[in-house]
Amino acid sequence: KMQPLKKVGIIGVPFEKGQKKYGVSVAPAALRYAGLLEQLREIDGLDVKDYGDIETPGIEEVAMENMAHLALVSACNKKLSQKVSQVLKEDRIAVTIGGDHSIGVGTVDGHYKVNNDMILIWVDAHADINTNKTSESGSVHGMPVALLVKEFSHYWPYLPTMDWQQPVFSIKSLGYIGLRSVDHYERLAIEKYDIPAFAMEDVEEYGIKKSIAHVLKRLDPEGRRPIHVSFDIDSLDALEAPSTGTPVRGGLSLREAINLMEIIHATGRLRAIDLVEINPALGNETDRKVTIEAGLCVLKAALGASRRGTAPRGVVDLPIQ
Ligand code: EXY
Ligand code: MN
Ligand code: MN
Repeated sequence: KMQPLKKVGIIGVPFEKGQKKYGVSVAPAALRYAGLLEQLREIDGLDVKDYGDIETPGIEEVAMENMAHLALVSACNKKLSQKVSQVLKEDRIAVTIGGDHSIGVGTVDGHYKVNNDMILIWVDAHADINTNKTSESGSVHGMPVALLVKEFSHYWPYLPTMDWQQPVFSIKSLGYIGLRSVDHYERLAIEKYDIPAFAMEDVEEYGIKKSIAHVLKRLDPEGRRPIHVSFDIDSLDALEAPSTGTPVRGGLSLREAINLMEIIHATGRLRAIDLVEINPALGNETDRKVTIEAGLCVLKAALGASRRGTAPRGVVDLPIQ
């Protein structure tokens, strides 16, 4: 068993052009304001470095059929990919705070360029594996997985501005947890490529522990490969995380998500985690607070916080009078 890395690098990505609603770009600031860095620094022995935010320059759009804002999505992800690679090369876990889920293209690309044996756990109500031919929304946040995997390259037209990103990641290194809103062609893809996909029915049947155990066993039977978790806050039940653009009822409880992250932490192999789709502009004050707190809980569990508590280091007794 590997010892978990005790160094992390935070990257904020205030980007929302992968979907249509205003507000998801505010999440990095909202999470920082709610105490993201301070709370992570409270985790025993964790060294937290803030790499700031990825700013996307205003650039000219390119027209692409059923794919909104491709040039902006591409520009943001290109910068993000380089930043994730840098953080990993500096021996830190890359913690990326979105932003909408289109930024998964940059995080996974940047991770793959450093660790080409990585596996990807996509925790989401949605499969995000549409192409511009199968998508009903034309929003890129429903397409990142399809853009990343090499087995899908022939389903895409030439994508202007995307030359920096070649789909090289293998669909055989991908697993899903939390699915409950899967489009027809997405389901076909899951079956055709035999992706280990633990939808909510499966979480029901096996529980969260065995669900993640099955995914990890399938992707990496020897337990050696670096892990990338792309965590969409809408994987949580809409009651647990209401402030999100595409909420779906009947999802993971926060307890299940925390446990999932504790299990992944315990492998010692987590190298990158994305937290995406928190939209502080949606819902009321309580919705916002609950959603942000849930996101913080998920990150803390992934990075080693223990619900049992931790005794002070190097101390064997309580202070005496
Ligand atoms: N499958 C739908 C679409 O492609 O438009 C919904 C996608 C929602 C994506 C959210 C963020 O995970
Ligand atoms: Mn998603
Ligand atoms: Mn989703």
